Amino acid sequence: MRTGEVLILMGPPGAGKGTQAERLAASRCLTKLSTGDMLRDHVQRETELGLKARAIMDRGDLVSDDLIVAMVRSELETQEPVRVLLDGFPRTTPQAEALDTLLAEFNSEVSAAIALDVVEDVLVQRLLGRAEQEGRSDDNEETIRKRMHVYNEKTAPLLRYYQVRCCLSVIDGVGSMDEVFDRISEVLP
Ligand code: B4P
Repeated sequence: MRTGEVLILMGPPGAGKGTQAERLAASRCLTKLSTGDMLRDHVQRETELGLKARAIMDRGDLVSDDLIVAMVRSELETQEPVRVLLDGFPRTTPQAEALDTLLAEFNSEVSAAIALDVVEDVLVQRLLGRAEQEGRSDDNEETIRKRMHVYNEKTAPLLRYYQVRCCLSVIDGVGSMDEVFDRISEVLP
């Protein structure tokens, strides 16, 4: 029988998911699963998946649900019990439904969903700042605006999905990284 903890971190591009995921995973001894990081790793290694994903990511679209769910499944299968922090997954309603099915197979369920809330102008400034420092190929203004649009269309409806399941907390993501971390920690059981 598996037990565990499954936290979901959601928010638009630049909201601070990756930043807070590192800290939360460390503080709660969870394995961090970032679908964005996994995809970038595939792109760098030029795997079959990486070759498919690269152009999609560079134009700010979402990689297909089937590929993403298969990637997450293979990671969850290595977990006993499932103790994970999901960063950037799920991003669509079919991904959220697939996650529920997957976790049920492992006698587990979502423990809490955290959504970081940040206004668009601040998001764009953060991502342009990261572009200067890290040069990520999807951090240019045109692609950033596209990613925001895709977030509003495909991912924002998931807030309602988790709200009706009683496990959503919306957190103000504006402030220092420490302040945001403290706000998240306060709402977690
Ligand atoms: P991700 O890697 O998830 O990229 P992201 O949404 O831009 O968020 P990220 O975690 O990198 O940025 P963060 O907000 O932490 O996805 C990239 C692409 O992969 C997607 O566009 C899609 O194509 C694909 N993909 C990933 N998952 C997928 C899925 N499930 N389904 C389909 N496709 C998928 O931080 C951004 C910047 O803000 C950083 O520079 C950081 O230092 C800064 N920052 C953070 N917190 C701050 C704060 N409090 N104050 C000031 N700056 C802050």
